[in-house]
Amino acid sequence: MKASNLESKHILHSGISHPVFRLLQTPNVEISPHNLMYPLFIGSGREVEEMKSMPGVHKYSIHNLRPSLEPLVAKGLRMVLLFGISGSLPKDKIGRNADSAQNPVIQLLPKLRLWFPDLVIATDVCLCPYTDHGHCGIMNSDGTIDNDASIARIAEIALAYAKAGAHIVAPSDMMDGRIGAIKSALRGSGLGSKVCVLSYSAKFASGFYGPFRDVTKSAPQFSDRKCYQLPPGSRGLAARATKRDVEEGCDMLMVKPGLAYLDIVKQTKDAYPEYPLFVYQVSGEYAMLHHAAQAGALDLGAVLDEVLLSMRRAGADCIITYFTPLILDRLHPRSKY
Ligand code: PB1
Repeated sequence: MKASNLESKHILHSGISHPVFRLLQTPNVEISPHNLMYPLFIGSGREVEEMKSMPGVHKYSIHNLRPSLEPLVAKGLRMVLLFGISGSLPKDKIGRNADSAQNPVIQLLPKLRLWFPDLVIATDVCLCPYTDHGHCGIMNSDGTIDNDASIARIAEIALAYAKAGAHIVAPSDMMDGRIGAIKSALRGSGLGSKVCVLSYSAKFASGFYGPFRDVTKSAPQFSDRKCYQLPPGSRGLAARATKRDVEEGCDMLMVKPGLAYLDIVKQTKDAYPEYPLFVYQVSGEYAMLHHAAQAGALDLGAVLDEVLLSMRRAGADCIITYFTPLILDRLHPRSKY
């Protein structure tokens, strides 16, 4: 097309001809520290241990977390999400050690509150790391989920974490009605207006959880989680689950996993713009990007920026990501010196 025939409104290059123009063309997708939540694995060992299935990700404990977390808090880290690893604690049918005095998260919470008074501490609430069957709820004798018993147990665990000092309880179990059960338990203990409930409201039965299950030894010992995690193709169930959790009183929403579910992120934010929406870049997404970069297939920093941008553009307010330390460094390059 001759330049003279080009209509001025079809000329885009002038609007991206300077870095500042390009920033102005991408509003509301910035990544700041408060847009990040850092998942942390908490066990009982004395040494920090790197996880083979998640290179660069470590298991911490009450003995060694503080010196590992201090530099990240200095770089602006605002929120962490704790996952307990049962280790040598015995597992059983109801996950007694999910909220026992020996639980590493229960033991760590009051210390974390003391060491980092401004850090927001969320705890994952689930049974799978603590049950001998590896499912996220309590089972009937026929191998199906006993939903009523499960939500009562999940509420007990959430309350225990709240009493131990969690700012946020985040139930990842996907049982029906667990949000209402947790809210009732918190209110019954005078914590209903103090402790935030972050629901894993749209969580799918995904193949992207393998590295996590390996780290926490939380894979189901029989069958799978397709009877309580959403079918990957179901927009309708994601909408219904989110609506239900909002009606039961959750404070914040989540879509999980992230990259393969950005349409659900957009659907959820469009439907509930008034709720903070988290997206979880899960262990398989972490491993995928990490290994591709290791293999020289891509530039990790550049592609990670692009993925985070896609999640924010889709409507996520906060991204739960194991790449948090790398992102904080990229936000504050000077902090490396
Ligand atoms: O990073 C990850 O893969 C997260 C896995 C996630 C933790 N909330 C769950 C996925 C699963 O194993 O089904 C754990 C379920 N409670």
